[in-house]
Amino acid sequence: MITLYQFPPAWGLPNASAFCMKVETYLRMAGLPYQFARGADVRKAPKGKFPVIEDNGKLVPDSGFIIDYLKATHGDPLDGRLTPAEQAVALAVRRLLEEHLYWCVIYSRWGVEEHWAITKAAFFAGLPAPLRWFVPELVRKSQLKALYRQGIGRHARDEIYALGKADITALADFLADKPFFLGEQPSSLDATAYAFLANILWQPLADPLQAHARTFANLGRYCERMKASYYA
Ligand SMILES: N[C@@H](CCC(=O)N[C@@H](CS)C(=O)NCC(=O)O)C(=O)O
Repeated sequence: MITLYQFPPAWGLPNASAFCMKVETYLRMAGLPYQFARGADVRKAPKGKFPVIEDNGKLVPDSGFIIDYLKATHGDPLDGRLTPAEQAVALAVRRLLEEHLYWCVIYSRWGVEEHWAITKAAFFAGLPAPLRWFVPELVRKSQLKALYRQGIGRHARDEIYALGKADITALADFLADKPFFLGEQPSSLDATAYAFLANILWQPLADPLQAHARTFANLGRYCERMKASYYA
């Protein structure tokens, strides 16, 4: 059976890491049985990040490589029927979610002072003393450094939220009234889209990204539909 290494669930979400939730959602959508690793420690992950899966003794890190691996070894029930043009669109939307909107969410969770307390409580509550006295601030510092190096961290707060809101508008307009992002049938893009959108709509930070996402009824309906279909 496939073993999934990820962070513990938080905020009533399967995972507060959208990358982890993406892989768990994909496993459910593809009908692949899995179990959670006990005591998973991200410092021991091959690339220092979660998610990671273990399958037949092989460790596979990174959500994108995990899904590629699962398709190659367990079949491709979701994306096999996609045309090259649909695959191209799926990749572009995935990149928007993972390489751009993700950083706006990181900023809101780790960079905005009034949100930091909520993030800290969710992500570090289980840490024993004395680690919980200094580890959260160290991790925060490294997240903010990564955000600055990526580039989004150099913008002003209003600018970062405007960038994220534009992504959300594009997602809502592209989804329109389709049941899934690429039409009538689910694809692996929905594992990513659901994970990232639920992590904006259903997290406890009442931030401008959430307020903006909630103005699009189709995004809320989509997440409810995904939840009912794959996490009932
Ligand atoms: N490209 C990776 C990104 C995974 C990622 O950024 N994971 C974050 C949580 S959302 C992580 O494990 N961070 C731990 C750290 O940086 O120490 C993927 O697709 O899996």
